[in-house]
Amino acid sequence: MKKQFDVTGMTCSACQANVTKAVSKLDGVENVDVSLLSNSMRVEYDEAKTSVASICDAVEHAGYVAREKG
Ligand code: 9UX
Repeated sequence: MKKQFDVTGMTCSACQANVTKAVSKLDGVENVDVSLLSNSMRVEYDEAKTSVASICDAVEHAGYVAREKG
């Protein structure tokens, strides 16, 4: 499963790294690409192991806000 998210709250490249790290840690996440410039994120994951809600929670825990695009 591949999903796009809007991410708000990132202001520098360390923020981008924080979001990447938080989502990468989740069990079932296969690939994460966070864009600081476009305030977005693409996540490839195993839907048997994680979910949009878990991904958004992880981003929130890191101090940012993610919402599924669309
Ligand atoms: Mo950059 Mo982001 O100095 O939480 S790490 S603002």
